Amino acid sequence: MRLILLGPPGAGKGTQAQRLVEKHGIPQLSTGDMLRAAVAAQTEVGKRAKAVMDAGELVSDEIVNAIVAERFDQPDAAKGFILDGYPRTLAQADAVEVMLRDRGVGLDAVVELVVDDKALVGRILKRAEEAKAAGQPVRKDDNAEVFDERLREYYKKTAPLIGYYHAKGKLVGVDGMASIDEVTQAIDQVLARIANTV
Ligand code: B4P
Repeated sequence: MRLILLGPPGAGKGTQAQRLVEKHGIPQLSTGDMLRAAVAAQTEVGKRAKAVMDAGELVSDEIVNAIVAERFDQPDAAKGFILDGYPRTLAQADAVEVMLRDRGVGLDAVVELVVDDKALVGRILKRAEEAKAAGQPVRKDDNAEVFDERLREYYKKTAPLIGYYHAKGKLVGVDGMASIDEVTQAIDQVLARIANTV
């Protein structure tokens, strides 16, 4: 299975991707996690990405595409993967097409998690509060000011992907306002429907 999870920041892409990993035994390819790991390890990519991420903007297509292309070729991604937070621009979406075509594989579906903007910031602030209460580090971009910029970037650069994948007949919308378990059930139903039609 090859799946893209699409949605605004805080829509629940990472949350649902982790559940899909457990259920389907395929890896979660989260560009956010990969970039945060590069920042923590202070690699060249990490150094270039840090300020951009802290400001809530998108890291360059060149960097992100290169990270994903490398990850696609690791053995655990051979039988499928869940793309979480990638692609995020039309240029990235075009790059995925090429990467998949070069490897002779296709995309099964793009699941869009549909969530009201007002709920998103609440989720992000809650995550920050919970991390703080647990004595864990709080993400630099999990605050109200940076969140506004993340949402602006989403509408400007990522939302056009909804039309892009709709035109390809790959887009399936799921109500991301429901509880985490209900969203998981809805995604399971989408995947079951797809499995029955191939
Ligand atoms: P990401 O790490 O991808 O983060 P995200 O979009 O904020 O989160 P996500 O939608 O996964 O939300 P989550 O499940 O965690 O990106 C961070 C940054 O990395 C970007 O701003 C950018 O700078 C950079 N980046 C990443 N990919 C890039 C790319 N392709 N190109 C360029 N730059 C890139 O959920 C959030 C919270 O909501 C959690 O606390 C969760 O518990 C809660 N929640 C989830 N589902 C819920 C539900 N149904 N009900 C209630 N709460 C829920």
